Amino acid sequence: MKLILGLGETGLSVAKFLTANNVEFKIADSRIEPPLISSYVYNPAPILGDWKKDLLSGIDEVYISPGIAKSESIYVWLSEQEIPVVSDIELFSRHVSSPIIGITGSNGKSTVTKLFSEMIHNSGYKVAVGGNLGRPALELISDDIDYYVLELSSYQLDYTNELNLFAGVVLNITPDHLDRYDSFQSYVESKLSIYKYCQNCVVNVSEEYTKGITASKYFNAENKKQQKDIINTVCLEGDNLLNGNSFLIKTDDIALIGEHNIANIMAAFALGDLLKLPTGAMTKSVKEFKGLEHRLERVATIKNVEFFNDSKATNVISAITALHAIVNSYNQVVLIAGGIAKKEDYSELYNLINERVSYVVLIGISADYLAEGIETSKVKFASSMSEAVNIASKLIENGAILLSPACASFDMFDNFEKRGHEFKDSVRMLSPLS
Ligand code: UMA
Ligand code: ADP
Repeated sequence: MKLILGLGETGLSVAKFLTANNVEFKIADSRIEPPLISSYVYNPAPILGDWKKDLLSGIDEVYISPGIAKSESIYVWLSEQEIPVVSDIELFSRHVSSPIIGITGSNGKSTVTKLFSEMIHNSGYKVAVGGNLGRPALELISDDIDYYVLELSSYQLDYTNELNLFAGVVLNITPDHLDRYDSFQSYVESKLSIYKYCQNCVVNVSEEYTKGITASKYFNAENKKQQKDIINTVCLEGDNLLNGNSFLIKTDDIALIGEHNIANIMAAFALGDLLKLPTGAMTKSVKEFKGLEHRLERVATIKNVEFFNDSKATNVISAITALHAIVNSYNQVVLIAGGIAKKEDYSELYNLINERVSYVVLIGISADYLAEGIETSKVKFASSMSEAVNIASKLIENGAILLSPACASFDMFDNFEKRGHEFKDSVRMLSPLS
């Protein structure tokens, strides 16, 4: 008998898959009322509430949801009883024969996953995209798919023991999710584990934790071509993005802003090269790609002020990255930040704010904590998103207003998407979008 743990998107997709394949299972969630319970239309009835040890009797394999930490009692019992624990990604991989490409990293996963899948699509292939982004992997399975592109989280990798990837990439590694790992090193190992499963590794040579790894294809996110750059490296020379010595695209033709997005585009080109996608189709995709909602998304220009929604910046490094992109383009910048601060080092963010940002409007339960590192004269507080946008809009007459919270959203919003939508709605209330 199989056991599904968790009744969120992952658990639901596993239940649907096992039902379709006539595999018997039990399903349990530690929450009394999991948010997706109304979508569960399968047999048997789920077992809800605190984990109980007798859940495990007669179980020979467990499909575990990524949100369940290894520190939870159920996982400890599973380990003691040596019952195999498998991710939905591993189950997916067992059942598909078309090539799978896996994309992980601390930041930029969704951007690269989306852009790379556009490249495949524009090359005339049928591509299915999902995993940590969008639809769970098992929902993607179909006979007519040429390539599967999966965004993979460290949580999904942690519960994966076997996986067959045609290619995979770790975009970058910076501290994140440290509440789930006993050390940063464990988090790094989790990310790097993707390479065990790759027929072809794509490696960022400027990333401290990946640079020594042998790969089929490299990219140099430091944005300069170096002597040691060889034919199988995507890199930048002046304003030209190159694949080895072959010209790909001029940076002026890229719609996305920020150096980090150049790195993301390099990674997508490197993966595309491994699939032998036509250069024309890849560059067309890059030229047309406007980025994803909530990632440095240009929302509106009102008078001389541009508004950007970067609600997806839930950790400090992603907010720093977005701020760099904005302060390099605008003289006056107001940052809206705050929410639930994670256990991170905020000093670099504070330095950047104190040196380059005109004002910061802080929201959420960590507002006072965040204010401690910022020059008092620059700080304003707001108790709602609309108040924050209103305050921000009165602070400058020319420049940019950026929502890039550097924090989780759950104190004030259901998720980062809701936070971003509220920001955009508040901007719309100021004036019609232009
Ligand atoms: N939970 C319980 N008891 C349970 C099961 C879950 O309390 O029995 C809690 C978890 O602790 C967590 C929440 O419920 O707080 C959701 O966990 P889940 O594993 O049920 O989540 P799913 O709905 O299955 O969604 C998961 C991914 N969520 C997580 O990894 C937390 C989704 O990524 C992913 O899109 C989805 O599978 C489909 O593959 C979201 C995410 O936040 C976007 N990912 C993290 C990130 O990107 O930083 C890793
Ligand atoms: P992920 O899926 O890994 O969370 P996203 O593509 O959704 O990544 O981007 C999340 C945030 O991270 C964005 O708000 C953006 O500002 C920042 N970001 C995107 N790409 C990078 C990168 N290569 N390096 C650092 N930060 C990045």
